Amino acid sequence: MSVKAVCVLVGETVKGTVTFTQASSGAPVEVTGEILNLTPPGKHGFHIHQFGDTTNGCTSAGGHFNPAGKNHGGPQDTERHVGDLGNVEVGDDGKATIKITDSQLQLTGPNSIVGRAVVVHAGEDDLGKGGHDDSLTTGHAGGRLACGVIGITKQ
Ligand SMILES: [Cu+2]
Ligand SMILES: [Zn+2]
Repeated sequence: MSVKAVCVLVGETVKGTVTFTQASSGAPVEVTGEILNLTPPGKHGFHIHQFGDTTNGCTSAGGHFNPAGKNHGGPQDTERHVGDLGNVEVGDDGKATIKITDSQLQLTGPNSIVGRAVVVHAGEDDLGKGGHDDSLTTGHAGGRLACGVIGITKQ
């Protein structure tokens, strides 16, 4: 049975909506959406973080969702956090259109991302390859511009 979830991203100026759809348990998850008011041009890190908690802004979302205890990586890598979705790319209009298919995300079961947070960052995610102190934990993606909690919605 298919499952659909949605997240509204809220930041000081950045905002957006992200939708997750999974046709059946174990199937790839389709991630679509739009983020507005990002600084163009370029890439901004885009991840699922561990906690669906925004009581202290995006900080309380914690680190990247990483149930297997791996290093940070890119979405195509086997060594990656489940939450590592790479970057969104911003057009000159400050808008990023998201269209990702990911085979590690799950919307059901013990490693479900439902109830966790989506975070979009100020800088580019180096996909673990930048050689910075935090490349293998955060992708050196910088501050958190906007975040929101993932919740189940109707089909
Ligand atoms: Cu992040
Ligand atoms: Zn990561």
